[in-house]
Amino acid sequence: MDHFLTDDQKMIQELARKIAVEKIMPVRAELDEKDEFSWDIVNALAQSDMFSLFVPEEYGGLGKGSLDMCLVIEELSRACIGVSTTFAAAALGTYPLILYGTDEQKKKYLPEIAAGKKLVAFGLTEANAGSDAGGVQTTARLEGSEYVLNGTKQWITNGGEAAINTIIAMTDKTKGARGASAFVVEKGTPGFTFGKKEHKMGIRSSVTRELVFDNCRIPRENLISREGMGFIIAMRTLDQSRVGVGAQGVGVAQAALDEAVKFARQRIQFEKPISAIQAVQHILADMATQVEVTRAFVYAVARHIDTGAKDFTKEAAMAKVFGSDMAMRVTIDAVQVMGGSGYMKEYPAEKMMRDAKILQIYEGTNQIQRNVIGQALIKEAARHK
Ligand code: COS
Repeated sequence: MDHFLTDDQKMIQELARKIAVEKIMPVRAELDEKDEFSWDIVNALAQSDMFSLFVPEEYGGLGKGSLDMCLVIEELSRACIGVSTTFAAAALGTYPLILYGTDEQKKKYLPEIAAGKKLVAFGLTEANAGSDAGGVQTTARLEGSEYVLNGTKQWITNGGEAAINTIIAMTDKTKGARGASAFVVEKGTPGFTFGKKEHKMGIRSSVTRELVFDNCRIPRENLISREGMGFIIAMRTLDQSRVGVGAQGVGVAQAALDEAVKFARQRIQFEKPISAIQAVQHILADMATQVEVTRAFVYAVARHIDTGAKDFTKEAAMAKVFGSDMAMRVTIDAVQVMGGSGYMKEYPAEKMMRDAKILQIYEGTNQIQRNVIGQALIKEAARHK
């Protein structure tokens, strides 16, 4: 289907597809098997200017929009969601700086991020702060010209590999969510270490670690915006990135569909390819329809964001929920169409199914997204009353 992409967008999409096919697909099974993060792939993305897409032009980036990001994320996800997670998490960690950083902070950090010289991580989640993002227990205490950070961040994508980390910590616990603030913490800062590397069901080519702050002193200038803005910064950041989770869903579901169709044409049962069996065709038809519908919706939400819309919390949550639920269904169906082969590691379908599961969980569970959508609907209704 023609999605009316510009020539520039088609070029970016093709470039991402080329990286996916040439650099990611040949090694994805091995990275998954070995539970291994690949700097080679990150460097290939950097060489193709992928990290500059989300950075504004005045800070060394290409200043592209949400749709461009979705196109890239979708293509990378067709090859491996682990890799697209590494890439998308770098953008996630950069958005607090782009949206709320001072000119000095942007000048200091963004050009190196855009050049792909420094990877980024976003540190919000903790043992007791997942869905309850306001429940952060890591503290940041102002002492003279420095903030002193204490606490542990959990399940942080790019943790340990990222040179730049945007961290949400409490500057005033008595104020709840309103007492959270956002900071930049550079790798190598004394008192900032990394805990265990997690071993995950899927997206095993992405790295997930704990970030540990033990009397970690950072300059006062590393505060993003002002004290008390941390929760809002985190929410706005997630609004910005959640449509990308929808795009990940579209990418992996397309890949699973392609695998299922290819397999169905080759697999002979009852003396004919199983693709000739109507029950199989119906499963494939439903898979294809869901992928196309979701792609159209994800692109529409991305375009809505790119119009400069002020509030897109609801739409971003819808794209995340719909794209990830669809990806789960479609990857499960791909395994089903492929039967015993689908369950085996010789074929990529089982990895796609394992990988897809995280999309329903990270960047806010799908249950939280439904809360967000529901609350937005009620607020809208109250406004129009
Ligand atoms: N943009 C701007 N402001 C927002 C916002 C958004 N998207 N979402 C909430 N806010 C504001 C609210 O308007 C409210 O402001 P006031 O204090 O002025 O009223 C404040 O933030 C607190 O909001 P709320 O009361 O809704 O907060 P809750 O603690 O109930 O939490 C949810 C809201 C559940 C939506 C939030 O905690 C969340 O998104 N959780 C999931 C976090 C997540 O994605 N984790 C994944 C880890 S990061 S990969």
